Amino acid sequence: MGIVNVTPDSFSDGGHHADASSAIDFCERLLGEGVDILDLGGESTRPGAPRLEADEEWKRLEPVLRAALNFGVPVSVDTCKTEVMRRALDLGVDIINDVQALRDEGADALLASHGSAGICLMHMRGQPAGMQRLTDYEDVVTEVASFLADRLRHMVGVGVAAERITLDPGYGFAKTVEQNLELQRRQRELLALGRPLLVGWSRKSTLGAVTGKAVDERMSASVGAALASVALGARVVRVHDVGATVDALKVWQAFGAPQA
Ligand code: HH2
Repeated sequence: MGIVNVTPDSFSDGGHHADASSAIDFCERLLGEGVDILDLGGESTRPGAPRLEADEEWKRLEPVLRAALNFGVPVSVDTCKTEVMRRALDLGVDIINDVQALRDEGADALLASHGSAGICLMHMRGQPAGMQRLTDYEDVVTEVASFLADRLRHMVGVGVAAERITLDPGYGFAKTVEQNLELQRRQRELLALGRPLLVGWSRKSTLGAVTGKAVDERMSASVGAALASVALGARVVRVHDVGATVDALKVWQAFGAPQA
């Protein structure tokens, strides 16, 4: 899953493709690099990020989404807002990726009424503005697993087929470096929830803490993280550096996809 941030302020690539035409060019570049899913975001969720109005978020997303839907790969929209989801679904988006796990009012019913779109439910606490103060867990893996299990149960309860849902531990969202690493080490406990896992390690600060590298020097760390997560059972990796990640995964597959 290749990340296309149509934003001026995303944590690693804010402003790189904030206007529609450069975002569309970037989608085409990712297609050339072998991307399987395009994930379009109109609002940054980095720690401390302000919330946008739905209209503003949609203004950024709409032209890029309209173009991306013709590119022949599934397209996902990364949003927490029911109104933005509704407009994206009306245009035919394939997947809704929600870092708030569909907790905005009406989001669950909306997805239940759209019979086929895929869904990613991610764990986080609070809002990006204050989430890094909400890292007090007794056991982060148990709590993240139980949150995801509750959200999965809830969505199935409102009529969404479980087969439409992937789960995501939410690396970097209301978690310390050690908590992120603990979640990765114990990924098997999240796989036990019975749904495919999507993981987003790309360029995140935990990788900076491990390697000592600045955000624009974390490509190798991100590829290593993606490969390790897949070897440990993750099914979708959300990445900025698509070409490098695709190459690493091709080599791993050529080696017989050894499991860690
Ligand atoms: N991480 C970010 C945004 N959306 N969605 C899922 N499912 N999982 C993630 O880990 C995830 C996500 C943050 O990364 P990025 O989009 O690069 O930054 P920003 O939120 O600043 O735009």
